[in-house]
Amino acid sequence: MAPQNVARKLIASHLLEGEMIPGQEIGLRIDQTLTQDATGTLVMLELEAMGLERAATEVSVQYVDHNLLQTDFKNPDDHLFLQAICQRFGIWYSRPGNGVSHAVHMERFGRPGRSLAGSDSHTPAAGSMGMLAFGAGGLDVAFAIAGEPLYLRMPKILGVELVGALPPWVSAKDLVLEMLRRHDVKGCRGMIVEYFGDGLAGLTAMDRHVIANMGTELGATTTVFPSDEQVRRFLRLQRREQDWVELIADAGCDYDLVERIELPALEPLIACPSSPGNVVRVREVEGRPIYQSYIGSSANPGLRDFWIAAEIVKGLRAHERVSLDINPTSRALIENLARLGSFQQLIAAGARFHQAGCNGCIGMGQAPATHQISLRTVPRNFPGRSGTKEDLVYLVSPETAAASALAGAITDPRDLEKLYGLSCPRFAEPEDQAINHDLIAPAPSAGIAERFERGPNIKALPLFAPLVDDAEVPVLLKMDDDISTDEILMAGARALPFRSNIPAISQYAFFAIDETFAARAHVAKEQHGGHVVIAGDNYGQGSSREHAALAPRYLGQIAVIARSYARIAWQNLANFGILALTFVDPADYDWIEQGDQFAFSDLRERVAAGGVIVVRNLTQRRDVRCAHQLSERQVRAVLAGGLINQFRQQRGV
Ligand code: MIC
Repeated sequence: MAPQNVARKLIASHLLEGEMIPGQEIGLRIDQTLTQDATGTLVMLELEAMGLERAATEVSVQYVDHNLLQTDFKNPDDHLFLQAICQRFGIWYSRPGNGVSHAVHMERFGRPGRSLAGSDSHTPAAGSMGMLAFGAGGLDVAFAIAGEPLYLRMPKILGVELVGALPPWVSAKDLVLEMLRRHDVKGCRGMIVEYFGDGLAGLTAMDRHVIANMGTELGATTTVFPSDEQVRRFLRLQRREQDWVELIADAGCDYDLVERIELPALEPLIACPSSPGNVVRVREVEGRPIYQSYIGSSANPGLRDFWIAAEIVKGLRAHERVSLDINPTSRALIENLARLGSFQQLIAAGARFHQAGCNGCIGMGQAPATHQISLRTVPRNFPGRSGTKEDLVYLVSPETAAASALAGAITDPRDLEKLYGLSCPRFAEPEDQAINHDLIAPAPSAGIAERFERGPNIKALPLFAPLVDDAEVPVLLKMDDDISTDEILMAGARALPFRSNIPAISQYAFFAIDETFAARAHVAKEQHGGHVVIAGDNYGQGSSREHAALAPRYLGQIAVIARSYARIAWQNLANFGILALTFVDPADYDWIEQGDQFAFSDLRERVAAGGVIVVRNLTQRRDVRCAHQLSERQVRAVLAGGLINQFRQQRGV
């Protein structure tokens, strides 16, 4: 057999359907799943709708990390619901305050060589330890929990050779920002990014987590690292060395595409507002006054990341104008910071400690002041995601965040030597680390069948009609390129409490773009039976949240016509029976106007046939030639009005 890279080995060992030919649909066996509260309540409701008895995976874990604010009954009701239903389905439950799913999963459950599907777009972080990990919509994860394959298009493998070692003051975040500088937010779509080369030796498993986590921002299907001595060491520190297996690329293997990063040549980088792909050198934006420096999230979750910030501010004070916000990853991390003295150093420097979780990363607290600069170590800075509409969020490494907190302005951490006589601290990872899993409840071995209460904000999934055959519907919105899921269905404290209530959350569909959207959609549904929206390239980049498909669907969305799509968003549209079309001639995008009336005819037959679907623009009296890229499996789901309908039909439910 020809020498194989790590990604292809992982796929081959999980392949249930299809062939490993780039672009073809493949079905993969999923060993583990991860859900979090903001997407997990829906997953559980979906499992109920599917009539699941018990999870069929090796391990499935439900985390509560996204919404920890208990401002009224809704959120605690969600938590109780999740806890009870996990018992019933045989799913582990990580309670509020335990920590961020991605890092905790890696510490407690991750196993090299296994596959993982998670209803969170940053699930690929587990690729840091040689796992095959995918972010997916909740329904895809629900099917994986039920033992069904996860379907995706076979990606190309992009091999990235890392050469040499990172220089002082430059860390893993700068490395992934360099990838974003090169590829922007859509350059790695349809690819698995696999890192190799001698530079790997200097990157710990947690450093790799930073890089794999933000592969999502590159648009990559996932990121893969080998399982080598660094991964073995990580598992040893977690007292799970027995779970380690070696998984490395064969000598002489090749990749579909290859590139190289000289690590010694990297310098501190920063993603400017409001896209993770807007990367420049820190030097280019130095001196801008900052309001906030925010350290934490799944994009810098490691002990080293907090430790280095603490070492930088040790014995000094954050600038009086700066809010230095520390968002610890987990309870174990807090204990470890305390053991190392880092906790005290940060407090003494004026830091504000928040509870372990996602917090401000998903707009649940710590919103910055209007038009003020917030430096964050989080993975994304889409417009308004922080909770402040006119935010100015920059993405940085912990070194840059800490240096800037001291100076009160964007500062290249290499200047710390000159400013404070500080030489770059070197982290010696302690062998004896605290392990704290007190707040994880194991999956019971037998189901508990009793009925349990669910709060009034938890609503059953709405039922949807099959795809229509003929329709005359308005274009309710015309959007630009790179529309993020945050813009389709906002993150943050306003909408998040309604994640388990589709009728209520639908009021926020496209709210960030046009506050009148939901009201207009209701009218269009009543008068015309629905609506369509138009978008440019990379529609739906960012999160895996299927609410970004479900809420518009609830409001009557029949189709999206876009130049191109982000992978998970595209899959979510099909799962819920919205037709995702592309322009045969992308220039057609230019002349369509919001408010135009579109006529679809014989739609079901045309969708089933594949090929060109002609849509009549009645207002402009011109045709728009469209196409879809759905597989036969997805066509069946779309015709049925969504995967759940199809599943019910098959099972006679
Ligand atoms: C995100 O980073 O956008 C989130 C919040 O983690 C989402 C999940 C969600 O919307 O609940 C993601 O990345 O999938």
